[in-house]
Amino acid sequence: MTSYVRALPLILIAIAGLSACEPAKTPPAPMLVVAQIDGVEISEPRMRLPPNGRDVTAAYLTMTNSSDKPQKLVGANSPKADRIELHAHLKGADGMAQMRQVDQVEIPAKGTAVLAPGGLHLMVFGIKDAMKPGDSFPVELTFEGNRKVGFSLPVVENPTQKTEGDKGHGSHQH
Ligand SMILES: [Cu+2]
Repeated sequence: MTSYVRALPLILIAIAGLSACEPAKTPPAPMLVVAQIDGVEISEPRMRLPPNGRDVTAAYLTMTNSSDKPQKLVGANSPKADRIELHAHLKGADGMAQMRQVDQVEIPAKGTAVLAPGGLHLMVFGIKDAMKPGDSFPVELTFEGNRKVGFSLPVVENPTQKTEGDKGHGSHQH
């Protein structure tokens, strides 16, 4: 009897594994949290491979605030880049997407701020070393109150190479 009881949890796990294979019931993949600071969890970090020969690119991540007060991301830096700016992607009066620097990104209390293609992003300037997909790029975020947290951005392929990405970057002076 004892061995039968011990086997039960394994069977339950197996059943749960099976149901996860049905597309309609697949829960969202759990987000891998790479760093946290004062109730803010950072997940889904990635940096696009700089377009050929360039030393500028965009990086993205998700910040989830489980605290009951808003938090503000106010800056970022890396020992491997000249500087990192916080950028927003906006539609200009002419309907063209344009990027502009912002002072801060607020993460609402019990809320989430998503830095993703077409929206908020980290703009990395003056990348010092050549990179390839799979590399990791060190970054440090600064939150209001000079609170800092460091982690690595995995480098991923750049899908907008020679297309949207370059148009967007054309509005910058470099
Ligand atoms: Cu930008």
